[in-house]
Amino acid sequence: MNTATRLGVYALGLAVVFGGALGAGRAIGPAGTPLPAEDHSAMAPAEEAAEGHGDDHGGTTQQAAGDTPGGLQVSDKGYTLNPLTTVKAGEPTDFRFTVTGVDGKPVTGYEVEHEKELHFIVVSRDLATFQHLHPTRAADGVWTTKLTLDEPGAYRAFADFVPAGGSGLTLGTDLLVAGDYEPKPLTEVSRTAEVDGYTVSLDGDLVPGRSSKLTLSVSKDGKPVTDLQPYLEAYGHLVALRAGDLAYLHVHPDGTPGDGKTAAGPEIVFYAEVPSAGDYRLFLDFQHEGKVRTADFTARAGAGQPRPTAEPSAGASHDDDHTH
Ligand SMILES: [Cu+2]
Repeated sequence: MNTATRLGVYALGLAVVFGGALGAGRAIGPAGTPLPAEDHSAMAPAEEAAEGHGDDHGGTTQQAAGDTPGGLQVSDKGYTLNPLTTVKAGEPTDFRFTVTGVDGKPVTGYEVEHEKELHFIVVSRDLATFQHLHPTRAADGVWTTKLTLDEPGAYRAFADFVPAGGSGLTLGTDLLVAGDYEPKPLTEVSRTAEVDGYTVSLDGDLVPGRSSKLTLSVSKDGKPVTDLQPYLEAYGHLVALRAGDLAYLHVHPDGTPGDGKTAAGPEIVFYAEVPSAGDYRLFLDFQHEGKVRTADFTARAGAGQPRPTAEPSAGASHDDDHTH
């Protein structure tokens, strides 16, 4: 179904994360600095598991104390996300925003994570659409990105970044687009996604409170893809969002291109930590033949109650799931 949004997505890529920062970031941290233990800690048990593999994410993006998942707050640790632009349905917009610091002024100092100072993710609140954008920052701290929200409704925007000298944060804010809005039911749980002729399969389970291994395998025309291209310092970037509140999850890629042990497909491995049972939407960005594509899945952690899905009549056919 979608269109423009989708395009946007393809244009970018990212990684995921949970506690905080953005995906690319958090999840995406650049190079391998192991995260401090407290960083991951929202769930202690998870950490151990995560540490074993966590080598590549820069980690800085996570929240320190683990109490609250990232992305749920518009303001955290003295930093606040401030949208400056209203978006109208279907109109390409130069969307502007700032992140202000404790002094109330726009932040102009950022650490680079996965090649970018800030990763900006925009999803519809029904989790049907996803865009991963990389805004540009003016010297005064105002960020700008092209943004098109095709349909009216409620959206959630996440800024995933690491302020200079600080630790990673993911701030979230709602973007409301006027007009008649028809929410889509959550896509059904599935281990396979199709996008642009590629099939991506998901192996592994999300386990509440624990780091769990997720393996995504990319194939095209029935053949495994073994020449994925590095994109933002990884072969894939995964963003995981919890259905219901859009908590932004922490996902660490396992291995980095060029480390001598990470293959360029078909498998891309991540370690994800989810805080609770329930349904999550996973958005995988990967690059092949010069283009970034996004595969999306709905995965259920633990024995959570399924969220209501489509009413029988709702037209929520699977065919259109990959709409972002
Ligand atoms: Cu990004």
